[in-house]
Amino acid sequence: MYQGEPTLKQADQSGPRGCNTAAALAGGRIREQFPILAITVHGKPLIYMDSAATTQKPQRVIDAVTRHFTHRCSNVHRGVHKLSQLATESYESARETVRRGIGAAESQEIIFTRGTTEAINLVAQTYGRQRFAPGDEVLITAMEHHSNIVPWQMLRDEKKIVLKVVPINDRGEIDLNDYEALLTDRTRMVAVALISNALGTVNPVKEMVKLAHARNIPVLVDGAQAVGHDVVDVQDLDCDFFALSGHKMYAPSGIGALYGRADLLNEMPPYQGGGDMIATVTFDKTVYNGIPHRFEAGTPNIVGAIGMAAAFDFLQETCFEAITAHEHDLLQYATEQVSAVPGVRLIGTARKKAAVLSFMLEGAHPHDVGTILDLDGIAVRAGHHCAQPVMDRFGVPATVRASFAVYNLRSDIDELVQGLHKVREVFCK
Ligand code: 7TS
Repeated sequence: MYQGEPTLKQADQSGPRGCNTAAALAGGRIREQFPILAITVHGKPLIYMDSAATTQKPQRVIDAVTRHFTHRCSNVHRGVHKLSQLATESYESARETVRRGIGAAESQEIIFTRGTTEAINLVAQTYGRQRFAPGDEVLITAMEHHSNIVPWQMLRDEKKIVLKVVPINDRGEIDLNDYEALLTDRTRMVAVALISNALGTVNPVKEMVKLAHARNIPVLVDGAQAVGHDVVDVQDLDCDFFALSGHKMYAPSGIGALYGRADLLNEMPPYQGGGDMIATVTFDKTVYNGIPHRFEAGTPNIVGAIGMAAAFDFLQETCFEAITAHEHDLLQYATEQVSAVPGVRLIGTARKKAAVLSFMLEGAHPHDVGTILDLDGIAVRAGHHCAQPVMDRFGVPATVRASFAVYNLRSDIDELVQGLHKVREVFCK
């Protein structure tokens, strides 16, 4: 789990039979599985380096979606007819695939949501609203995405809880001593990103869970940037809740999942009311369904779940040994090459990083950098990355962010560097 990332050489030797290797990914064959990579943008071949915002989709995910609509389209959990049974089977088998993909013990611990944002809101609005009392504390970090800040602030206003924030250093890392010092006998929840989307920092979540559990404090992990880039095992992390988004792990948007420990989920009230989340309804009384369906009111995103299962299959076939080694190589290369461009200041230089490179170019606003790169078909993100407190911490309004996935090549980074030199010619004479 994010420890001792394999080198290219180790990964080459250790890939299970039939799996990809880092060398194979570096060779770019996998790009053939992503039809969008063949398009041109402004007449130039697309160079996509915005995977932290959303990843592109492999053919097998596109095919799974098409196959469902072509052969199995029906509602779930309510029909006796064949198609409905087939759709239910696909949907529930997708739940099992997600369970396996993140190492959960039971498939009833997997709740399909719209994504990470909805998963965190679900926990805040059910677990938090039920259990928190005025003066109770929720501890987050200074590098959280807005979706792991605002739901707790909303609860703060409603329940008069206190939101505490673990600071980060100039590299963009938290210090475990600072974190431990902020755990008190009023802390009722720790909510932390496994990987920061703005900085790329990989947080020591396993250690954070240990320290929290020693005080009986549950931990919610925002795994949006982690799933799809390294092995995630929620039992190994020992976290209580884990949130993920399909669209950041090669699946469609509008689907994601919340993992929750069964004993906690069983005690939690419903999130939304409607069909599918009930056992019986009369005008006097409604008896709620068991987990996970109690938290899935209404017709779910059936095809999204099926697409997400196909994405987990894609990841398994691609092999995490190869993925982590390849992305680690891209990060190292990009760090070297981009920081050698005059005027570049990297934002986020943690010792343990995922393949996200945030930076400023002196004399040019990040939006201008992004716009000029776009003219060459290079897609990067420019903005605050929905992490405005991180921008404040580093005293910048925004950054340029290049983020990498299985389909990126070192040559993409070479193009980025050439593009940055062009930007310099315009803005930094
Ligand atoms: N948490 C983290 C760490 C994220 O990076 C994101 C999305 C979310 C939560 C929210 O995920 P959603 O799928 O529910 O929207 N991050 C980004 C980003 O960096 N650029 O666009 C979306």
